[in-house]
Amino acid sequence: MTNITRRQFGKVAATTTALAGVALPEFSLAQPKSAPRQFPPGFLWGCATAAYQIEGGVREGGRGASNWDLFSHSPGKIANGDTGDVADDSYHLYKEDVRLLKELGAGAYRLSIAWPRIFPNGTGQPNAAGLDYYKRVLDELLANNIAPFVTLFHWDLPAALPGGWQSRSTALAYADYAGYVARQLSDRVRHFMTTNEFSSFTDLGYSSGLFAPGLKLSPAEVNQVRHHGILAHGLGVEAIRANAPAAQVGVAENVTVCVPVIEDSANIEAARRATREENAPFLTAVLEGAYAESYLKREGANAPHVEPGDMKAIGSRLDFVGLNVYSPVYIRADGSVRADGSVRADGSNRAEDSGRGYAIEPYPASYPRMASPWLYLGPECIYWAVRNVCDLWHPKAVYITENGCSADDVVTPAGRIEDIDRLMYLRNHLTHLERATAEGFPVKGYFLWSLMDNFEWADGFSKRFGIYYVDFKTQHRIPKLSAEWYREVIARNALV
Ligand code: GBH
Repeated sequence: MTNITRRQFGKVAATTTALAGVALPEFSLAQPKSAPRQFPPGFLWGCATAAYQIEGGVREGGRGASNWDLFSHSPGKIANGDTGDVADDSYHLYKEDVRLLKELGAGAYRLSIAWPRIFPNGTGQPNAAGLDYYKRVLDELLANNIAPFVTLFHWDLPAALPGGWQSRSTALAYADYAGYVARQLSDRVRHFMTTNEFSSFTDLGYSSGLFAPGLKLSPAEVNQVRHHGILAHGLGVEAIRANAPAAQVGVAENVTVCVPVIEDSANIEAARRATREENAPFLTAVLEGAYAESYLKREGANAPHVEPGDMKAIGSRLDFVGLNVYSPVYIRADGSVRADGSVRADGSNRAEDSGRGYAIEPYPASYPRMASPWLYLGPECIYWAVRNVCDLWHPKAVYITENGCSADDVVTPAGRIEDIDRLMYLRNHLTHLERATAEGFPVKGYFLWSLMDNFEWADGFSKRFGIYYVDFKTQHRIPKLSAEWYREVIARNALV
């Protein structure tokens, strides 16, 4: 018997079970094998980290205090009272960390520079010892053929800057810092990202208060903080270009990823619209050089105060857009939702009040998540992040600047970390990223968050995101199963 179908197999199996003692028939279930799912030639594989999360050495090399030093030392702000004082001690162990990247075969490393190491007071005199530290790290990377992608601000703000992001002058100080670093390091660095995740250092720091500096301001004040964040980005792009003309300049943004709940044209269109609306204070403004009318209308008197020239700077052309992707927001087409988010009782869709045309599906209680409660699992989000951003704004290049997950890793008696949940998360996301590359979207590379376990902000060391396990007592790094898997992906430039 040959070429039996699955359905026939079911019947045959049932029959054979019934006829105990009768030998199983021979059959073939040959399925056509698809070609290995390859990524495009030259696709860049890397890992990401951030200064405050890995460096430690907070009082070394003339570093000034940051907002996160103050916040993490405030009682009750961080799980278990953890701080970044030592973290992964990468300040001293950076050569070992570069070796981990080398072991993986990584072609790139996304790291961030701590502003308070370069300008301990935020402005004024630069600190040569701080810059020298990064020159040593960059030289070690370059000696190992690993391309550095440098984030200039990943949330560690010099504590000396009065008012933090509430003050417009912080955006101006940032531009001076960014221009200075670009001039000093552009012989070693080709790719700069101005900032990491606008909403994380604005909304979480100044609205929910979960991140430094832990404030809960009014909506008007929060919108102004957000404006200063994207203004810093825009002025930073201009300053980097003025000081390092050959640099590739981008941003790393945790775009709200809108996934059409059903992949048909009405829902796809709704998800695209939702992408523009849900990212209105941040990526939409940056890539359009203007605030969306609907956002300004929705915020009314709470809308940010904008000075002449701000939006032009904010809309500075970018060489690439970096997307940090973790979770989906499911969107369905819905004409009954008005532009201000309220729902028309009769469910009708009337043209006269230009409904925003979509609704956000809430997560049911049983929706699967990874080890962090906010980390809802929906691997197709990585495809839709790329597609929505490309369809709306047509960037020249896109990088996935972060993707990864927390897991409750344990070290087995044999000393291994069998993180099959993380592996499942990563493999499924890459499956959907491969779809984006196959469809021709200009995705140039992928940075896995994170190279190693590190200081996970308000969660301290209680949440592990690394593909290398870190024993925070001994600073030993141990490759997890996911590191073995990632090495194979990189070696083959394909899914495994
Ligand atoms: C990224 O943020 C960061 O860039 C990186 O530094 C971080 O380590 C990594 O992801 C993993 O978290 O407490 O419910 O308000 C990802 C986006 C935004 C996710 C803030 C967690 C807090 C959720 N993050 N969010 S909540």
